[in-house]
Amino acid sequence: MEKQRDMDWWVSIPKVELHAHLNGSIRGSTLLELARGLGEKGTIVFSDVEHAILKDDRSLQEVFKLFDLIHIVTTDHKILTRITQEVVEDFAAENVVYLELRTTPKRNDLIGMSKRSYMEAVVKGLRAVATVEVDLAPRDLGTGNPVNSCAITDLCDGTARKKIYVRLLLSIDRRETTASAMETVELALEMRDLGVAGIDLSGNPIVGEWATFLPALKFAREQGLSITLHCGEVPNPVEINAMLDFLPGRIGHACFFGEEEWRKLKSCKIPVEICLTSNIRTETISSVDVHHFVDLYNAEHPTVLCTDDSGVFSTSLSGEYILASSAFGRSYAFYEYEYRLLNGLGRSEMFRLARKAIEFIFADDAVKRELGEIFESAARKLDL
Ligand code: 6MZ
Repeated sequence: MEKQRDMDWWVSIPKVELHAHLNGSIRGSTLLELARGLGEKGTIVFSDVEHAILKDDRSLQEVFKLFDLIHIVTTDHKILTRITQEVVEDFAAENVVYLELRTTPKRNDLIGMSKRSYMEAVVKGLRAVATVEVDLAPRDLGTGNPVNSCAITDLCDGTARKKIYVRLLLSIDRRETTASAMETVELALEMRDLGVAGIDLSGNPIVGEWATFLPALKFAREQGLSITLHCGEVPNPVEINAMLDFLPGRIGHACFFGEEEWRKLKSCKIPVEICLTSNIRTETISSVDVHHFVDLYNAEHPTVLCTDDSGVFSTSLSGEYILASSAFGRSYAFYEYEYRLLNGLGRSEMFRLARKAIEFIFADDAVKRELGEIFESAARKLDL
C-alpha cells in the first residue's frame, strides 16, 4: 500500500524525457504481438525472437543484435505509426510533459520506404495520439503561436486536456556513410516545422569513425539544429575528446570517461543525459551505487535522468527517478571506493532535478516558459 502510494507520487510529478529511442521504447506486448505475426508468416522463427526479447540482462553488443531484430519487426509504415502513438501515450500516462523522441530514419526499397516516408509515418503516429494533446510545433517568432500544431485544446465537454510537448530528433546510425548522414540532416531541416529539433548520433559504439559523421554534424549545427551525441559508451578517449571539443548541445551516457575527459566536460558544462537502468543492464556501469551521476550531481553539473530504451530495458521515467532516489536518497553514497557526501536526493531535490531539465531541452524559449509554468503549478499542488 505504502509502496503503491510512493510509486503514485513519482508518476504524478511532471517530468522531462530527453533521451528516448523510438524503437527501443516499443511496448514489450506490442513487440511480442508483431513478432508472433511475422513468425506465423514464416518471416522469422518466433521462438528465437521470443527468447531474445524476454531475456533480462544483455551485454551492450547483445542489445544491438536485439535492435536488428526489432527493426525487422517494426520497419513498416503502419507499424511505425502505431508504435509512435503508443510510445507517446505511454510517456504521457506517467506525466512526461515534454518528450524528445529520437529515431533513425531508415530506407527500405523493398517496401517503398524512404527516410522521408519513414519520418512521415512517425509524424502520423504523433497526430494519432488520442489520450493527450500533443504539441509538436515550433513557435512562430513573431506571434509566439505554434506554426503547425496538431493540438486539440479542449474535449467536447470543454474540459482542458492533458498536454505533452513532443520534439523529434533524427538519429544518425554509426553504420551510416557521410552521404547518408548528410541526407538525414537535410531531412531534419525540411521537417523543422513538424517538430524536428535536432540530430542525435547513436548506434553500436564500436562501429564507425567520428570523422565520417563530423561533416554532417557541422552542417546541422550551422543550419541551427541542436545536436546530442552518444559519447563514451565504450572506452575510446580519442573519440570522447573529439566529441567534447565539438561542443554538442548535450551528450548521452558518458560511462567511460577518464580524469581529463571529466575535467573537460565539467568546464564546458555540457549537459549529460543519464540512463541508469540502461547502463546497469548493459554492464557499462557495474552498479547504480558507483554510477557517475553521483559525482555529476554533487558537482552541480547539468544532468537529466532518461530512459534510453524503456521497452528493451523494461523501465519507465518514473522508474528511473525512483531508482535514483532510492540509490542516492541517503546522505552518503559509495563512489570510487570512498564514501562521499551527497546533497541528499529526497523528493524535493528530485523534483528540482526534473524541473532543471527544462534548461537543456532543444525547443524554443516559449516552450521553456510554458513548461516552467507547469512545474510551478505542480510545485504548488504538491507543496514542494
Ligand atoms: C547507442 C542506441 C542505444 O532509432 O530505430 N540506440 N545507440 N547506445 C544505446 N544504448 C543502449 N539504444 C538505442 O531506435 C533504435 C536505435 O537507437 C540506437 C540504435 O541505433 C538502435 O538501433 P530507432 O528508433
